[in-house]
Amino acid sequence: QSTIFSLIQPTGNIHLGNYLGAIRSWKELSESDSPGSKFIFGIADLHAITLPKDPQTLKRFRHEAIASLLASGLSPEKCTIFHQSAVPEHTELSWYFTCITSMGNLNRMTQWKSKAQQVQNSSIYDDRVMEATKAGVLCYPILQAADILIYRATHVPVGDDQSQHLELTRGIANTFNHTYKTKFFPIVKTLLTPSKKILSLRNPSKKMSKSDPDQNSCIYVTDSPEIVAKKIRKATTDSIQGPIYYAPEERPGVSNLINVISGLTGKSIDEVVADLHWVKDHKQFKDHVTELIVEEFRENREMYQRLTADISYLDEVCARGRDNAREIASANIAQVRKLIGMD
Ligand code: AQP
Repeated sequence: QSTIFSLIQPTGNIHLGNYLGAIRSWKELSESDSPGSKFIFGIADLHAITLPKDPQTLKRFRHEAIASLLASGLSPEKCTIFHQSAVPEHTELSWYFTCITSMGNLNRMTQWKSKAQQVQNSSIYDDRVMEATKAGVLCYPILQAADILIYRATHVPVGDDQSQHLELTRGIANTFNHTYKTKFFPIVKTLLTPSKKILSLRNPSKKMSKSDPDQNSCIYVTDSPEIVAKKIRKATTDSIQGPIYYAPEERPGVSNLINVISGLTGKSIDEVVADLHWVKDHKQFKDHVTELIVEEFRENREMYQRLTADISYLDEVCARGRDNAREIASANIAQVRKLIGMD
């Protein structure tokens, strides 16, 4: 029996990258015919505060993230949908794991290394740089391992950027099993989402990110058709005339939009490029991208508006999700306590 698990941080509006790189594949997996499988998806609010937020903003992001999951088509009938902080067993397990994880392994994490590098190279101590000096950023992958293993999850669908953290999760599961002479924790499998990493529309050398202050860098799943059209029109491309072709180094902006089409249509890059033979200029190309995005998000946007107008339904879904999640997590933590002599 498989348990499929993944989380997303409430650090801003959910964007096209999060949708193609995570949420849409969660939905597809949960709709596949897999009798007996459990699907657990949620909001990683504990992870979101490695950079402290204004409490009212965090509260709003937490609600909006749940609304985005539902509006993107995740069904609370098929999936457990919840806030990580509502299940305290995550943090308890995280402490047990902290005690068996070596500093050397944490220091090797590239996400941590690149943030630590920013501190060394920076003369200005802004919020982002300060974040990298906090123990929470170093220990982040341990909490991630606890999130996954508290449900004894077997599969985690994520983007490529998370592969190294999942390797650490497997290492922690092995160390725990070895230390306490058990086979309690499964060795989780990574399910890499088929879509390529989606890049910022304004600066295609970096990824599309919720926390990017430039709103024009992201397409949010809640953007109106007019806003989508405006953002795509302004997206950085190039001045190369003639047919559209895929060349991420030479044409990062154009190639990023080809990745968007490929993610939305499920076609390979070669198929997408072949289909674009009729395109005469960048305007036609961008209009086509706009149409596909607007069509994909048409129903999502309407549902998102209904859901956020009255949050009582969101609260109900989260309460149900929390109860389901706690039922599994509390049984598993009881086993863990017994294994380590804490019962
Ligand atoms: N640009 C992206 N393209 C494809 N997949 C992406 N993901 C994130 N950005 C892209 C995937 O979304 C899932 C959830 O991500 P997360 O919220 O846990 O963290 P993140 O990767 O840090 O997301 P953001 O949007 O970049 O947020 P901030 O700005 O807060 O850092 C993951 O599966 C991720 O692969």
